[in-house]
Amino acid sequence: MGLLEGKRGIIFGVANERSIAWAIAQKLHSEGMELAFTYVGETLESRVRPLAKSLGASLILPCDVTNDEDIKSVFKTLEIEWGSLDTLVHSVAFANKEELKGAFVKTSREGFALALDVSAYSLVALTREAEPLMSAGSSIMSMTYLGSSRVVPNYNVMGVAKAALEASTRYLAADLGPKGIRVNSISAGPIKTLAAMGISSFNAILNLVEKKAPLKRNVTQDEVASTALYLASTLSSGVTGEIIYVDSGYNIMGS
Ligand code: NAD
Ligand code: 0WE
Repeated sequence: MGLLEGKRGIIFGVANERSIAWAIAQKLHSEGMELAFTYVGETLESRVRPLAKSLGASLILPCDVTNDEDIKSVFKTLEIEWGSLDTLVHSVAFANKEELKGAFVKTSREGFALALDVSAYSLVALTREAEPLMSAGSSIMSMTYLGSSRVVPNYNVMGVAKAALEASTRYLAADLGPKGIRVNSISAGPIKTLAAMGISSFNAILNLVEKKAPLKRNVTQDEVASTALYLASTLSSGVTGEIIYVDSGYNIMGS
């Protein structure tokens, strides 16, 4: 008997088989959860559809999280098809590439607004639409990174967006807590995914973790997914508003 038998969840943020969201989807499915997936654009649809189908998913829906109509339509479909929802996984982030290099002080107004809209406000918007479908025991989670609270060179406006995402996690947890709905965020160590491609300092960051982290290695998508399973299940029934680090212990070190 799986930990999530009879439960239903929706996953935002699968781009390909390396996505953290895909590792989470496989883990939740392996414990019996029925899943729905979303994608942005036709290119990603052709990647996500076969992955989702391989886990028996029938709900594979378009959703640009900056688009209120897309969001409304996703939750309308969930209401009609399922009527209820137990888990929401937010694994979505975006900033313009030019903002992820050089000085943070050069961040443009438009670049700042886009990064915070896609990467932080979207959690608020998705949570608002999910809440009516959720009941006591339901769980919402997102993905964050240490750059929210420490200066990581080049992470720049994404660090500000993750700070907003983490603060939003706490305010949402306070709002939804009385209904028994929990909201948490997983702070993952660096992992080579599509979102790491073309970041020139990424290999240096991976090497630094190997050298400095207590576990002397980087984390895997599967390790992040195990914490997602904990957050989706009753194992974490007393945990809300938390930022849980899955980073080989890197964040505890002072040098
Ligand atoms: P990924 O590229 O596989 O996933 C990012 C996802 O965001 C993609 O599926 C993309 O389609 C989606 N996305 C971007 N703009 C969107 C929009 N407007 N609407 C809907 N979806 C949109 O990379 P990943 O590393 O798996 O990233 C997933 C999450 O994990 C992100 O929140 C990221 O910040 C976070 N994270 C990543 C790392 C890492 O080192 N890879 C570390 C810590 C946290
Ligand atoms: O959150 C992230 C990645 C977020 C991200 C990545 C990209 C690359 C491609 C957001 N937007 C874009 N836009 C693109 O055009 N991480 C935690 C991974 C990451 O990204 C970094 C890092 C780390 C770690 C960027 C600079 C420095 C460190």
